[in-house]
Amino acid sequence: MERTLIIFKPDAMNRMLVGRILTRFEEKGLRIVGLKLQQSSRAQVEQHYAVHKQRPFYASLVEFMTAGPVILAVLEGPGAIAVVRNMLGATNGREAAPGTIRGDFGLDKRYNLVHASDGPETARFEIDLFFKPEELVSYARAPDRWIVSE
Ligand code: 3AN
Repeated sequence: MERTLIIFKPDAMNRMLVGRILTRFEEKGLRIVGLKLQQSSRAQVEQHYAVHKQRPFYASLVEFMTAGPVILAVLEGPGAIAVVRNMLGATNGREAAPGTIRGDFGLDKRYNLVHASDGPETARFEIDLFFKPEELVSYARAPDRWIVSE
């Protein structure tokens, strides 16, 4: 089982798309093991996007990610990190394939609706950055045995 961090960015919040997008993850079979609404601090966002510090879009990215509340989720499932990245599609909504979340709902590279961890180390770092251990819950759902065979 793998866990990945999802952020519904301020554009998804303001466009009232969170429910529809979260539904896609649920329908896929992924399990929600953490979920909360918060106004992120600049410090948290700066840490989260530290790898982009030298990029020209860094300052405006931090502005954008603190422009309003976000919803954070931790999703769990076999191969969850790659599964969710594939569901999101390419960074720029204009290039993202139809059928992906960004391909279906987005037209922009900054306003791309959802963040998802891009590898196991990043996932661990990002989950620790945004969630306390006691905010994550391990549990089983009745249909799980019909979603994953082993
Ligand atoms: P992804 O979200 O697909 O992992 P990254 O990690 O390359 O994309 O970029 C992080 C965030 O920075 C993106 N989600 C997007 O909001 C923003 N971003 C990426 N590239 C650009 C760009 N060229 N101009 C403006 N914002 C960008």
